[in-house]
Amino acid sequence: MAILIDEISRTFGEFLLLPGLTTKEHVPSNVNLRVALSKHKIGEEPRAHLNTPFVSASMQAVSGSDLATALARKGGCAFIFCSQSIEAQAEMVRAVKEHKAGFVESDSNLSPSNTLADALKLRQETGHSTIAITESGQKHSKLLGLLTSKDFWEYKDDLSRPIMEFYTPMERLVYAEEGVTLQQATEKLWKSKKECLPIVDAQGCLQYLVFRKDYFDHHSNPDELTDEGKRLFVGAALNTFDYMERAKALLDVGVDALCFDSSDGHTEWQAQSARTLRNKYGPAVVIGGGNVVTAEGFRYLAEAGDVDFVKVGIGGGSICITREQKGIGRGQATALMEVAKERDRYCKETGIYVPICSDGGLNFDTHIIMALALGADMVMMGKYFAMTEESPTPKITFKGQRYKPYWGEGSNRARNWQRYKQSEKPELVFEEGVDAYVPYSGPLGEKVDVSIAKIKATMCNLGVLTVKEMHQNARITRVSELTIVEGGTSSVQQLDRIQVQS
Ligand code: MZP
Repeated sequence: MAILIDEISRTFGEFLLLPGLTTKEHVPSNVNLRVALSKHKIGEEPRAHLNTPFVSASMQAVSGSDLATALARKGGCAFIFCSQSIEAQAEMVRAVKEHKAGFVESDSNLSPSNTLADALKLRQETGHSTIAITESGQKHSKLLGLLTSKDFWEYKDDLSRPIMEFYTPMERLVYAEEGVTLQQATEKLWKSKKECLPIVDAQGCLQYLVFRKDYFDHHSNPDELTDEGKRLFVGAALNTFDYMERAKALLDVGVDALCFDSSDGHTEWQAQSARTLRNKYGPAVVIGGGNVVTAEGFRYLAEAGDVDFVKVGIGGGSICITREQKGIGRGQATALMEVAKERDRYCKETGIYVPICSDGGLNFDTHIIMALALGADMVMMGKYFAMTEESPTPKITFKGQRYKPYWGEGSNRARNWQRYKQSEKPELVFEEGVDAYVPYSGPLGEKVDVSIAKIKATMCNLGVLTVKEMHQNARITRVSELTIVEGGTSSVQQLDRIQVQS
């Protein structure tokens, strides 16, 4: 007979944390969210770490180079998706590694023959009001000038007129040549009282834009995660098919961490693939595995796969229908508690700590906090990041609200058959994910700042200053349905929610 596990599969919303003693030491500025990303001997420094325990899901609608750049600047790490060609994925990694803080590649470019209407459309799509006017309308073509909202009057000018009648040409712009340092560029911006400084190469082709506002932004990112050469830290995903060729291309462009992306990682394919990579590239390369939801799954990947970290979660993702389609998965809190216990047991036996990552279904900041308290070293999120300005999808407006598209890797849209072993053929036989929209939530940096503020404030309530202390000291209680209701507002009217009757 099959084994029946009596324990109910539980999830984050069913638990609350109990406060511990908060001493005068327990203030947010003393909380340190640095966690290990790679396995390590107890007492030794891990080869890789995160300054913020957030990683982004390896998904087409989530982890492109802009998002990876923004997340590394906040101390976390993106895993650039692998459901694309090896060349395209390596190019995204390269873009992050070549990102020069303060030097921005222009994403809004038009040619002089485009119209003001084209400029307005582009501004709406990108949210950026500075448009580079180049000879071909492409970003690295010869720069002719800039068009900003100060160059035309949206409500008065004829929007069918070509941009050539409005833009500010090079003769009236302040610009600098490639090779200029950020310090020099910033000084030039300040002296000329300009908002934007284009950087051109010897042929006059546009390379970067430097913005005055980014100067302040740079100073507000003390947790930025970089490699030894001060380049931004970035990860990339692999499948178990072309992993050797893919890993080589990614390592060649400087990727900092690799991670297998599979809906079920408790497989011989994944363990063998991870081992083969380890044998080829040695202990220095960081390799993540997953996903698992059982103690055996964790131990198998740690031992047979020799992986650096293990992702936990099956079927909890916001766009995931695996549980409905195949009937497999586990409540995320239960999965995490069991795997965290096994990680600690494994650590006691071997002296090696293998970090775990709670992946999927983190719908609120309280879920992130609970995942960390229940034993996760870091969290992987898809929807959370898909909603931000920097995810790779365009914003759309529906009934006055802004949204971004977000689809699962198991949806027909992504067609990522390598992530799901559904048949012997290279195809997706049935969908395990949906194609949806999520509300637009603004810039990633602002969103992460708020989440981090909440995590730190909760940790102070618990009387802990590190994630490790939280694992050891958090006291967690199960709650009844009525307790959950009681946790919302009760018997009060929130004016902004009252429907005005006419
Ligand atoms: P979420 O943060 O949107 O709730 O979940 C993101 C996670 O869902 C990903 O990291 C991945 O593990 C999982 N995922 C991605 N695509 C699918 C799918 O199509 C999926 N079913 O489950």
